[in-house]
Amino acid sequence: MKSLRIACTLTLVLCTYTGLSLAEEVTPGRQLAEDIFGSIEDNPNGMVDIGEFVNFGRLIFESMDHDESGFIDFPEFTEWDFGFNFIAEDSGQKQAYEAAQKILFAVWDRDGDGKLRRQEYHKAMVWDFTRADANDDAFLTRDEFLHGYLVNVAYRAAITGL
Ligand SMILES: [Ca+2]
Ligand SMILES: [Ca+2]
Ligand SMILES: [Ca+2]
Repeated sequence: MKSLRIACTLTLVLCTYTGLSLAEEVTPGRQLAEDIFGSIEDNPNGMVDIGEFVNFGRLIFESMDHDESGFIDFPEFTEWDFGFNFIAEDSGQKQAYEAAQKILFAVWDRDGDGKLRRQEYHKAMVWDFTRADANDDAFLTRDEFLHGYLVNVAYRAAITGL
């Protein structure tokens, strides 16, 4: 997991610098979300289907479940990070980011036992996909992912302080 985090951080730093000169509206948070979208696609056609999305979720679940207990507890949840954490710290929004993490965890932990079980996580991925698929065509475009996927929306709102 460390390697992904480092890769993300590096990408982020590079993008932050190139981003400044190219287009001011590409914030680090948005760039990160775009990189994540790129990593979900198995066949890069600009669209993500539910299969790709759920596979992506499964991989994340496995890497989040650090002690291989079959569920994710809150410390494991906060420990794992795409790179949003780094941006949040950088922009002085760490508290807002942590609050967003708590809310996401609570939303996904449907039975409220403090553990995200595989089924809960799977349901959350399916629900998040459906919610993000604004035009109901069973595919997520980059735009739908950036603007409709709960994780992006919640974390980016926290980071930018909206
Ligand atoms: Ca665990
Ligand atoms: Ca639970
Ligand atoms: Ca769609």
